[in-house]
Amino acid sequence: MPDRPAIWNFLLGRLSLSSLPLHNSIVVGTFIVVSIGALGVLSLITYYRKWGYLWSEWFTSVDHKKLGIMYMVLATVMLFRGFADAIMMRSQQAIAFGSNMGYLPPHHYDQVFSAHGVAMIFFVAMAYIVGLMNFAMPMQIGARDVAFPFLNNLSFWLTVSGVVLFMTSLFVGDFSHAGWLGMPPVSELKQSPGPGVDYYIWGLQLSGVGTLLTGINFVVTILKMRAPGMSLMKMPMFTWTSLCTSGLIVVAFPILTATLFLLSLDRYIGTHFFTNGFGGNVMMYVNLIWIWGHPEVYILILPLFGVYSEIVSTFSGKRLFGYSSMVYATAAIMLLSYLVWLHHFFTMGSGADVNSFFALTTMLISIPTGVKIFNWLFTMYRGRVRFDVPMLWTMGFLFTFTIGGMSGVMLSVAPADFLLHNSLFLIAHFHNVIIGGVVFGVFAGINYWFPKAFGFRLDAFWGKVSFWFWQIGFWVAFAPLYVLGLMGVTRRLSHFEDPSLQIWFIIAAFGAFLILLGILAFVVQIYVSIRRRDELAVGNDPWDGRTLEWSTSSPPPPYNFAFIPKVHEREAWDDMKKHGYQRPLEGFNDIHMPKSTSTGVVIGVLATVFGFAMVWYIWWLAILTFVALIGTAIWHTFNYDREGYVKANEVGEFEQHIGNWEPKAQGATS
Ligand SMILES: [Cu+2]
Repeated sequence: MPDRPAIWNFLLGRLSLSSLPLHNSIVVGTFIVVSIGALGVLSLITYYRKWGYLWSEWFTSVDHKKLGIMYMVLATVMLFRGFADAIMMRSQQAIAFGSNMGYLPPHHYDQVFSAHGVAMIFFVAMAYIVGLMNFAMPMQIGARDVAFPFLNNLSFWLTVSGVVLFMTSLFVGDFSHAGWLGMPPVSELKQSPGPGVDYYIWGLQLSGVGTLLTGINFVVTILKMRAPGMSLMKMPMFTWTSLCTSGLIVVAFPILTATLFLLSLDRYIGTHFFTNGFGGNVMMYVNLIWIWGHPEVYILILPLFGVYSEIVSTFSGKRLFGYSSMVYATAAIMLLSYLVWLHHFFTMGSGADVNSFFALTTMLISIPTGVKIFNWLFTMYRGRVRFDVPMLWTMGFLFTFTIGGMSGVMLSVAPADFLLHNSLFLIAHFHNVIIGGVVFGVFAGINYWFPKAFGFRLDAFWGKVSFWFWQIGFWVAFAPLYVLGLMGVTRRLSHFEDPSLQIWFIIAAFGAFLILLGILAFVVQIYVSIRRRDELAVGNDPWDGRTLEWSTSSPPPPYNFAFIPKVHEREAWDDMKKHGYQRPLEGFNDIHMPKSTSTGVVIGVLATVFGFAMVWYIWWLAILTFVALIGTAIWHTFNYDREGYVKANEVGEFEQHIGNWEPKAQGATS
């Protein structure tokens, strides 16, 4: 605790002026840039008097579509943060050779790679997949919303609360040095006495609760709210992968919560769960965190496998090949993902028998994944393939991800992994599957569903520019790391002695620069599309889609469907079009839709302050906000007015005035 009168330590805990990293010019510079950016956005909203609109139409909304879009915006903002860290690492490693120590001292470099991993996994990839599932899945199953709309809003604001705590660590105190998984003993109090690991713990605990609630919400929605006639084996593939992902979330995230809770007990009250000595067991943490961690990587990729399935069948103008085998492959991946975690530390020394078991289960996963890849190729075979931007990203995925999968099988060979473990080969591998699989899938999904969300397509030219910079940039950035890894270069080093390695890092840095251009081209794509929105305006079914979300208008009404559709076939919308579906224009009823509520935002704010108070040991504030948080939740339970309705005449009015709604049956020429 700072050396000052006790009253100040009571009021402020361990927070003091010296907690501000004023000595670190990089952080001060970042603070200035971020503040100017934030002030700019806030003043624009104020100037255009949009606060009321944002509050009532977005922040307090329980509409799954709006929440989906807000998750996508949040993830995109955090992509910039995560990628800024990537550029810092690449540029440091490109110059820090021999006597040149670069511009990032080791303790800062450690924070940067820890923050990069946390941002990209928890606040970018997770937010993107929850955003896509939130937006599309309820419409795909013919539902008006998710099972628990308020919980959906609350989950979003708990995720925001984790993001705010994470970002605060940039400017008040510091962040964890212990890697994105908070590995002990580095994450224990002895090695990390500062606030960094506590920011890590509370940021992830709060957003983790949000994710768990989302998983429960989606499992119940998919099992209980499907349109009549939509049996499980008639569900769209994206809905299937959303179900398996949500099931993985429900089973895996409590393990993360419990593991971080035990680590926080070690840090706050001096228990010895994961300490070195005193009966603690560091490897127990490593096992627990990867029992969550490996299912986590499949939580990230499965929804995008679903996106690719939707895109491949739509843009090939054919039914998805091998529907049932796709479903079984998804389920097999979901189950196997729990049986492989030890491949993350074959080097723990657990013996050939245990390693062989986990090596085999890991190799097994490549079989259902292979089934999926062949089914996508067979769907395209003899199809009328259109290479619009969503399909371009999908082709990039098929090429890039498959190679990444192969390097994964190489790593699953335990003896080979003894050489490659924690080398840059591993770094190249998981970026190969996460960028080639998850990131490419997110951009494919954004280009695919954006017209449904906003009523106009995204500009194709800048879409293609963004794709090619990402595709080429990825290989220029990570192929050198495969080479360096095979040469035995270890991950997480901020400086190197051997000058012969430098050229590879310079190439990799150039690759990161190309990816940056891909990200900027995406921003230009959004900007140009908004400017050209009238020109790019579309009807309800711009891609000649096959699933129910394309039967609603673009953008869809808050209630999605005036009448809940009756499903008779897989790819229900394609079937409805084939049977000459006519949109009803009369006979509308009042539709029950839950009302907006501010409770989610309030709990989000209280949770953020609670987390901050726990990080800085401001116990009175932690108790106060915790009690207020629980109180607010109880108050909401008894006071939330669930009886919101969209009146029949409002429905009628909306349905009468839907824009150019022209369903195209398969095979009809446009
Ligand atoms: Cu794994």
